[in-house]
Amino acid sequence: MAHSGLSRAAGIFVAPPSDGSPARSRNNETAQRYGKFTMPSINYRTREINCKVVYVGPSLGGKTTNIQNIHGIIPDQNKTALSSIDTEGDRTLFFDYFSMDLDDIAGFKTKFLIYGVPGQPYYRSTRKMVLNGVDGLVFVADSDKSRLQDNMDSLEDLKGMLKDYGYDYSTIPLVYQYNKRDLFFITPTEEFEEVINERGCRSFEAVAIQNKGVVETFRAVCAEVIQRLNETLTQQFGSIRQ
Ligand SMILES: Nc1nc2c(ncn2[C@@H]2O[C@H](COP(=O)(O)OP(=O)(O)OP(=O)(O)O)[C@@H](O)[C@H]2O)c(=O)[nH]1
Ligand SMILES: [Mg+2]
Repeated sequence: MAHSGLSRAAGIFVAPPSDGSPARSRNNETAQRYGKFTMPSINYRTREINCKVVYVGPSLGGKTTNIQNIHGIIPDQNKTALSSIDTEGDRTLFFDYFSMDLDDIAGFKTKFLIYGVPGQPYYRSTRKMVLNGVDGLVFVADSDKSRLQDNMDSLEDLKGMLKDYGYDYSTIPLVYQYNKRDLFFITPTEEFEEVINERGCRSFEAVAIQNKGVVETFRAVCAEVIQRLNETLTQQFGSIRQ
């Protein structure tokens, strides 16, 4: 199996060993472990896998800036155009979206679909629609000290929407990004770790406008999603030959 590009560069494709038990009981075990877990959409007929990664967080936190920067570094032949619908003041009205081709995984053509939700409280229904079928999340927090409560509100809003879909916030692949570290009055990282990162997930400081911490964050969420995908494929097919 070839897995160059992002997956190989990040060193993230690791097939867990098969335990030899029947697929059905392994599926049940995973369901027990993760609750109702989200799962990349796998089309066995066309042998395609789509993994959906969604950037969430408070308005003006830097979701669109992250997505624009990631889109900018992916070679043209591996991505679709970035679609963003903004107001004049740069705030996302609908959602940001592009898709990116990865190498084949276990003979399946694999794509990552990258979305950024509108952070403003008013657009909750759009946010919720975008979260449907999510496989991995990046929570982009705004380090501006005056926005700590907005970050916390946004996280509560996210938890509520995941719950409405029956997804388990405590196990869904997730990384946090503490953006805008270039500002003068900022929430200390230790405080974010306490009030935002209660799950103890991987977290990254970033200055998205300077492209700092953006790729690291993206790699981390892709790694989480691919690891979950690996577990899912292993349950269904036994061990994956590399
Ligand atoms: N100082 C500073 N400004 C940033 C940083 N990242 C983004 N910004 C600015 O913050 C503003 C909002 O950034 P966006 O990326 O549009 O934020 P968003 O999270 O997509 O906002 P919504 O679409 O409203 O949810 C823009 O003016 C960005 O240039 C950063 O690291 N530091
Ligand atoms: Mg935006």
